[in-house]
Amino acid sequence: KAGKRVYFNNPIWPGEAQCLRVESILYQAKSDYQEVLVFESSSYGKVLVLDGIIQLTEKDECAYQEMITHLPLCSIPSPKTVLVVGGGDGGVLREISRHNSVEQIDICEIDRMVIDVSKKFFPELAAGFDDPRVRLHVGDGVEFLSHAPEGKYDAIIVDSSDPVGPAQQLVEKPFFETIARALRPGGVLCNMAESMWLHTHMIDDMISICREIFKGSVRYAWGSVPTYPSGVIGFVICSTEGPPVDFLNPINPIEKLDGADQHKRELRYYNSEMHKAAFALPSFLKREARLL
Ligand code: PUT
Repeated sequence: KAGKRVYFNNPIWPGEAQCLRVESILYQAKSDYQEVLVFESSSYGKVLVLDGIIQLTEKDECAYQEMITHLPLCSIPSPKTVLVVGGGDGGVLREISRHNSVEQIDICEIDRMVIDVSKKFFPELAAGFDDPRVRLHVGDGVEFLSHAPEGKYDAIIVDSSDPVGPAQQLVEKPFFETIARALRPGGVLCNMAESMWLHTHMIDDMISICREIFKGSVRYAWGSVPTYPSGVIGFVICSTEGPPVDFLNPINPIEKLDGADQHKRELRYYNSEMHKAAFALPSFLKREARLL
């Protein structure tokens, strides 16, 4: 009974639980910010869990990392400066490194333990840190952004954990304001934005905040990640006022990038068809999150 209370009381999806068979626990510790767990599952490979919530599995991480990265970077010509907020597992860095136009990749991750654990247990993701264009900052993303030079970045990717506790501020207006300030005119943000099935109100809130702040374009896209709650994950994707960005038709298609297909790891999920399809939304979401 006590167990049931714990499993079904997650504030982000109350009344639901996910279940994967655990073959062995590989790592378990408490960092300054959260409980960190790595286990070997019987069907999804190794799994990273933070505060009881699955962050990635070896089998399906490709869908999340590729979409959150290439949706924005393939929507603008020749991205050069990119900031990742969160993303301490390195998977988003690995994907950014496919883009040869990129000259500088800043990453601000608050929890050093996530980086260390990824380097030890998820080398296919942590390989992203080996790119010489990467500059690692261990610290608070909100603080980092507040000191970022105005208009510095072509793209900002917010790869956070779910907005409970300290990550709550990552879905609030002041955070989006600092992001917009740090982007160049016509720069793009791609922000993890939960499940359309479970978090319609949160998506509606994020979209309406972003519409106030980002005067270019504001869209919602989604993809399939079986081990995330309800099996999907969404992204709020926006551009600042400036050269117009047509998110629906990638101007910088991955298939035409020099470096993308020479990368040592093949793309598993993302391609230009998936990019375009990601913006097709079910009718209930269009209505309830006012995405008509
Ligand atoms: N960055 C991981 C996202 C987790 C969504 N539940």
